[in-house]
Amino acid sequence: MSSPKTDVDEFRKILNGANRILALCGAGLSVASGLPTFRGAGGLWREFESTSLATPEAFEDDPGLVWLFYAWRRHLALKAKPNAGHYALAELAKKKENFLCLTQNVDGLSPRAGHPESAIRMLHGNLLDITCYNKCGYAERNATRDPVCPSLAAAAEDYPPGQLSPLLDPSVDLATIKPEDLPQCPDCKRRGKTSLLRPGVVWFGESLPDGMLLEVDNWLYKDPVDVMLVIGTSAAVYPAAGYTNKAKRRGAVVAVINPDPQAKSGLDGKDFFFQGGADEFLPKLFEDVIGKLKIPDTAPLTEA
Ligand code: BJW
Repeated sequence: MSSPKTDVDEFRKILNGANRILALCGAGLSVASGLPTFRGAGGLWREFESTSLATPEAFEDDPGLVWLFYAWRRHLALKAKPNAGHYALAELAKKKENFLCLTQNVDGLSPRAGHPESAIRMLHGNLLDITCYNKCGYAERNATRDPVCPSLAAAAEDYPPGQLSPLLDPSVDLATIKPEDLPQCPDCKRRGKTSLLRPGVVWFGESLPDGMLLEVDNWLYKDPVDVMLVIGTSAAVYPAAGYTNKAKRRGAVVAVINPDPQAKSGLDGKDFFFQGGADEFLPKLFEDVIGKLKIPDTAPLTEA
């Protein structure tokens, strides 16, 4: 198989002429905003692999630990600002009518960069949503309170640069948080039941949001796809990872943007590989369509 192309000008022309564009984004898109990835160097939280905490089994086993992990990520996401990559994608969505962005990210930075809601699907949910663990239907959308509750206050503490927070230091024992000190579902309580609340994200073994997969398939199979952008993802998790080959079978030229050279595996001579950060490459790659990117001073949290 011949190697993917790397010519920015050639890709710009293809993107400019493209009608139907699909993007799959992952944690790497938010690295320049200071948020960690799941795998590789950034994927360790204390002594735990981040992915090992993203399961219903981990929550059943130790809901206090899993809530602390998510409370810490909520705090980081609330403090973070969208970067040039998020803004470039948002501008592309405003210029190209038939662009759909599938993001695996739960940090809400794309909506905060002004990415139109109709042009993005948050496949793995939203870190700021809080739902009932027993699925009674209770949900708080975009709950920005930080900390989520007093027992999770340690996750919302800031330390000066260079000083490791005790929460992140594996040599400092974590205080056990009792389930009764974690957020409880008010609707279940009203019905005389008890249920914990949980982060509104999709854990391993859980289904993606109702109807979303069908909607994405309907978009994919409606007409051929011209360009598939694969941005900052290890493409290790399904069903998200499967969309690249589906788009390729629909005719798409695939462009992968990732600093890891391994991310180009599976690409052929029709495709493109841009080795580097999404914040660096996306404004350049989209310039013929969006012009020179301007980054606003503020990125307000989305309305509840
Ligand atoms: C940069 C950068 C810079 C760094 N710029 N880039 C088919 C086959 C086999 C298994 C399955 C299958 N279908 C379903 C499954 C089971 C499972 C699965 O996929 N398992 C795999 C391990 C194989 N999938 C599921 O369970 C899904 N549910 C489902 O399918 O339901 C039905 C079903 C269930 C069971 C069996 C069969 C069917 C649900 C998946 C939910 C994933 N959830 C998580 C947590 C979300 C909540 C949270 O945020 O905590 O989603 S796991 C985690 O991985 C998170 C991420 O969204 C996801 C993907 O990670 P991502 O974004 O790619 O991050 P990284 O860290 O892996 O990569 C970062 C990349 O950025 C790297 O490449 C860097 O190089 C790069 N980078 N700096 C650009 N500056």
